[in-house]
Amino acid sequence: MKKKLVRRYEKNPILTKDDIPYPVETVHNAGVAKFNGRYVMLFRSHLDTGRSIIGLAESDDGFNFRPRAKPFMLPAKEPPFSEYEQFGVEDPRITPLEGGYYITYSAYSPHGVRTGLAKTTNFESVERIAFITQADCRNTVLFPEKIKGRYARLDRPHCDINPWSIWISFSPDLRHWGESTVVIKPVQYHWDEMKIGPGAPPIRTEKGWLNIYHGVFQTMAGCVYRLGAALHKLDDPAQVLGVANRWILQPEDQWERVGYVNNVVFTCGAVAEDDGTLKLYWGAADTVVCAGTARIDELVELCLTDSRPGV
Ligand code: M1P
Repeated sequence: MKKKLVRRYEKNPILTKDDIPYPVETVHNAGVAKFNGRYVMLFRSHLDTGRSIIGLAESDDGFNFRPRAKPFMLPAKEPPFSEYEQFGVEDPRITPLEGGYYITYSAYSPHGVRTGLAKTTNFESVERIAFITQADCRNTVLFPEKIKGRYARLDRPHCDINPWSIWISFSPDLRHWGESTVVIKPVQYHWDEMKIGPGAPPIRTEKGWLNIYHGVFQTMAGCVYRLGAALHKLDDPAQVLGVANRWILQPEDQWERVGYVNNVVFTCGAVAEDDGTLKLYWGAADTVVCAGTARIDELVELCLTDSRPGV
């Protein structure tokens, strides 16, 4: 049997709707960052309207989370944001950058889905900055530092011609983005053949930026969401050093296989620890939050040795 690269936390799921002190139907895709020595999680929840909001939970050890009494982000009520968040806010990613914490999230409205950018310095209040994509584009993750003087991001625009793929863009100020190129495409008859999307914000390693993404395969019984890994060149992340051939996590536990959407593991966040391990968080079946650990060097090695090119 092949070695498991992601080891599940033995007390999964780590957060369910029963833990939340306000009414929600699900608790799932979650961004996580370290803040003042603690772990802060922003998670997506469906309401009983089917629309989503974002909650916050805190933890001392990265596994036992205490949710706050109130949601952290509701759809905006004021223009210009209200127009594009009418249907809800989803899938937050947190990127520590230049002393602040930037949040990228999916904003849904009758106009489609686009990426919102917000910032917090204290996880008490949050300031919306701008929408940084048009519709339809989601799964946007920021790199946690400037690269050759520019900000960088990965995202996943939607397209009728091409299977949905991962793109990179650059910006001088986090608001205006360009020089976009496609960097990773799904591979036909492979576990990620239907579509892919960035997951956790990229993690700096000695050998490159580690990108943990999700890939989808369509079966007769519906889609299966799994997680994969890719490595991007440190000083030029538009260059992909390798995309691991095999997935690193697939739905296996009961709560990953059955829920609001069956057969889904979907990450929005991972925290790199000083001991070389990674704490990885995923929404399971769009219903609960799970966690696990992996060795960063093993994931990097996989991307370099048993891999395919990005495009
Ligand atoms: O239901 C599974 C996932 O479906 C969407 O993912 P993608 O962007 O790959 O299409 C999102 O709605 C995501 O939130 C959800 O977990």
